[in-house]
Amino acid sequence: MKTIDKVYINGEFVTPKGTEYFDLINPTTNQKSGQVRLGNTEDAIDAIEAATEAFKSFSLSTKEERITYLQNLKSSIEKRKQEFIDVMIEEYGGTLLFATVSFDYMLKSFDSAIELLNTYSFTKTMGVSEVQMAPIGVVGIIIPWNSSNGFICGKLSTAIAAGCTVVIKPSEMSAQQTQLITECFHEAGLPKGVFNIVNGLGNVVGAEISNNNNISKISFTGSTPVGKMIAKQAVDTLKRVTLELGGKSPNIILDDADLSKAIPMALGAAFMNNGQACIAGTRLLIPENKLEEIKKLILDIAPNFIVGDPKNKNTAVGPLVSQKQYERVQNYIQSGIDEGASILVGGLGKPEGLENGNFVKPTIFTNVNNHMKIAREEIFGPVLSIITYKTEEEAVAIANDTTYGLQAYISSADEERAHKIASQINVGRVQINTISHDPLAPFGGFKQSGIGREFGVIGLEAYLEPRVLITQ
Ligand code: TXE
Repeated sequence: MKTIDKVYINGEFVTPKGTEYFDLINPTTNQKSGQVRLGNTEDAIDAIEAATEAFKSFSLSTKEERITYLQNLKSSIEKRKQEFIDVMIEEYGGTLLFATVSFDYMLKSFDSAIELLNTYSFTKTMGVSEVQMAPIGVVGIIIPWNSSNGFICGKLSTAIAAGCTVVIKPSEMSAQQTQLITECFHEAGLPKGVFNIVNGLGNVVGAEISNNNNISKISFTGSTPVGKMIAKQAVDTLKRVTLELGGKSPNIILDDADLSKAIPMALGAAFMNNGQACIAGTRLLIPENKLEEIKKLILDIAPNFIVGDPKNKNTAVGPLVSQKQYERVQNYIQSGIDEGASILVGGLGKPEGLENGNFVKPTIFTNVNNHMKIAREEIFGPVLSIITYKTEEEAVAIANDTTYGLQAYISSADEERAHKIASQINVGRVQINTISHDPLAPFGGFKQSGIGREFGVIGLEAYLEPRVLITQ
């Protein structure tokens, strides 16, 4: 049993002033695997003070110094690859494949931030003025459990590139992952107070970070309801907010698509990270006249999506993070049944032999219309809805008929046709015949999938404020 009883403030592991503990539960077994001592409001304030003090000098650091810090941060985690993979699997049930890919993305965040620093000009001329792109100040980073260290690396690397200092509040459920990355970052030798990490509850530590006057910006990833709450909390001090929220991503299969590639990819997009991904392709839009062919293909390949112990290299779908999430997803499956959708694959209950963990049968519904709850709400589990369309116009209309706008997928043999459709879909990113991530391109959502963008030049500029110098 592991006990994590420190927070990281001003370059040191310190005992938090908060005295409550939160139990860590292994989702594969539902056994307690450890506990974490939670920080409280005072700990959040201490961390913010340390970051505020550190900002005075760190904001004046040179590009070259920041590049060295980013290189050190990267090499500090690179050395402990296997530990990162193991803890992702144990703590939230990420599969071996997903944990390995996530680890690579953690490293790439630092490479991309270094690349940006090598090319970005922090001083520009506009009119007759010099415009300095100045670091925005102390940044509050608030993140969920579903790819905890990936989010930390993406946001921290950009903040450091910009010359900002940070206070990070991870999910209490990912305390072991947080502990590991904090140890690595401690080793990287950044100036004291540049990054601070405080475990704690959202309505305690998170609320203080989003209210505190010394925080200039919040970078948040998580659910849409909490994103709205953070935006409200931040408004009194007019903090800048970048919100990366939920999704209900459409995956449009065009009638010319190579189904032998498009359908396995569609199931991969729906079940990635056990369905616990904001970018999961959860609405599969298919031409009506291809329904029977696609159903047959799905029945052939669905058995390849093996549910089981996430440590096993053949496992494609592991357990959900918590019992609460398991029950939530079961309720969605029940609602699909109640609203008249038909189960093609999966269904209610746990797969045989996996009764101890939070395992859900990957479930695929047909006969879904876009007004059903399963087609409208973010389920955050391995549940896919198949919706048929008659014309391309109808496919685009269904794709856009959602409050979300994070990502879409299109499969087609004709790239030009796919691009034409992509430009009519109101989402932040469209994946055409692929599932990938470009850490130098902006990422974020239209509509209620968020505000602002992360990554690339646009993501970097979200951590900067223009300061104009006019000289006589
Ligand atoms: O995320 P939350 P959680 C969805 C998904 C999941 C559900 C809950 O459906 O089942 O959200 O997951 C902090 N002020 N998504 O709890 O609740 C909180 O402590 C400041 C979708 O992980 O959004 C945590 O650190 N902070 C999503 C972080 O916010 C507050 C990814 C995220 O919490 C706060 C994750 C407050 N008042 C979950 N309340 C996606 N689409 O990617 C909470 N927090």
